[in-house]
Amino acid sequence: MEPGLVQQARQHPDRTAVLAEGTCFSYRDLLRASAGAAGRLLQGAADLEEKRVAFLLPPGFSHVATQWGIWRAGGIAVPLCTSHPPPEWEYVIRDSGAHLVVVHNSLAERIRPVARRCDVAVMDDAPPEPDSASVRLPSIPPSRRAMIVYTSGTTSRPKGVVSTHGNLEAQIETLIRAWGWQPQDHILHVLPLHHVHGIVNVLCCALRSGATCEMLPGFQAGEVWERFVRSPLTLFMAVPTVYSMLITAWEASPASRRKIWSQACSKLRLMVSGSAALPVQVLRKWQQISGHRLLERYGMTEIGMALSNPLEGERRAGYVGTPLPGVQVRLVDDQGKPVESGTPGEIQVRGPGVFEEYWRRPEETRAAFTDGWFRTGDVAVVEKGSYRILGRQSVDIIKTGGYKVSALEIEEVLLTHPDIAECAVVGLPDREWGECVAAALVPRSGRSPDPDRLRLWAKARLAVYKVPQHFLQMDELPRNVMGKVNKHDLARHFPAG
Ligand code: MCA
Ligand code: AMP
Repeated sequence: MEPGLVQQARQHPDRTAVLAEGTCFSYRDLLRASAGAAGRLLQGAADLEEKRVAFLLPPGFSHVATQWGIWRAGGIAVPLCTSHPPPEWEYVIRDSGAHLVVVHNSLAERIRPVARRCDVAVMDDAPPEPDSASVRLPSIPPSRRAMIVYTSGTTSRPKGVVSTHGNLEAQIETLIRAWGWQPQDHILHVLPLHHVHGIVNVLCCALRSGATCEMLPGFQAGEVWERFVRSPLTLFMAVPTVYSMLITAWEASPASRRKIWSQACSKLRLMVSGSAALPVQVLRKWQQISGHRLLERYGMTEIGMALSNPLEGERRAGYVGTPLPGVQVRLVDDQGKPVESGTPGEIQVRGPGVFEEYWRRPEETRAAFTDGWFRTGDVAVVEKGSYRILGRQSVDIIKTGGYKVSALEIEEVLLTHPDIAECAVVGLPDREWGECVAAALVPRSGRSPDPDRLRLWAKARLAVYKVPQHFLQMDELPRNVMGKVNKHDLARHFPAG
């Protein structure tokens, strides 16, 4: 048995699977390169048997071939983000227990000291040998664990979300059905490849459909607009911050360019927004500029996508629609009882796309479920049959630029700075980023850390989107009678942005 993506690829070997670095790679190329990658990973063994393989590769054909190679060899794929600083890589490598890191040449020198400390091997992403298509590969059942994606939450360090091949298949299938993916589709990929949005919704859905995935090295607004003009795109998916940045670039360009950019959007059949709340003003402005009413949907790393506005029919501004095919959703009150329509409740989700477990965290896994329902920690209400997201139960979870970050994780790192005695991190509303990370600091006596130097210090330890944008020095943090920092109160101390 082969992963569904691989079986599907055999149906249309000559179609273009990936377009990257100015080159078209067919499904045949992908089958061959991924078999080659699998052969190199197996090194003569019959099956990797869920060994974890971390990979640190920029977006492009080699990234995809390696991901498929890990799956075809029976391993668990653990994507690392190329822009993260080494301590973030080290955490993921150690926590996942990866035995190997596959790395691009350009990043080999940076990962090597980490690999040495973690005692893992490093392998380059060499092109396939001519005979690689003949490598014998193991049979992969749907229950086989496929991927670990790290997600921040209410615990201080990120947890590894384990999805099986069956979970991924279910997450992909529901989106293909709901959004009408076709082999003729052509999507532009600008999202990071260490999260579900970029991995499942864009890359895997495209490849499962026999469509073309055009990959950019990263997001850059002007380049994306030019691709809208030059490439035969039918689909685009991104986070609200990306749409805001595209709007800003459009507004800053001359009228003649704006016209060309706007006209180019008419060839796309669908544009989707998700990962964070889409402000109604962004939805409206984007509709004026592009003629597209964004389809907003709601999901989470642990469950894939759960709720979506319709492909055909009314897409209500400020709403995330209804459950996707095969996904069960309910709202419950504080006692765990389902609520009536019109009453807010926690979103709980059940279905074949829901993840297997948090890696090596049985307690947290158990605590995340009630009677088989996954507890998202998000609060919503159903109005006229459609879900509206109201917010999150925890103030310690911040969504910035579409990334979920944990206030506790950032606090833990800041407290290792020699000048900081106490600190508390909050998310402040931000027009462009949705929320931005802000930190209140109580310095050690006689110290006054400089914000710019503090940011540089933090950037060497944390992903850039976790690094506080604002610092506020305080004599003491506002605490309640129990001594707990009152974060709602704290947010009000920061100057309005
Ligand atoms: C970067 N910068 C920021 C942030 N990130 N400032 C404030 N808040 C932030 N969050 C600053 C950097 O410090 C730097 O400035 C400058 O922006 C450029 O940094 P860079 O990393 O190059 O930014 P970018 O490439 O422009 O990134 C913006 C982005 C990115 C493209 C919107 O954040 C992104 O790709 N977001 C998507 C995340 C995503 O896919 N989430 C899905 C999670 P300086 O140099 O001055 O410091 S999966 C999920 O949520 C579920 C399943 C779902 O529902 O989808
Ligand atoms: P992640 O853990 O990175 O998968 O982020 C999932 C979280 O993103 C969810 O729990 C929500 O809080 C948030 N989210 C995703 N889509 C939306 C949306 N359309 N509107 C509001 N919040 C969203």
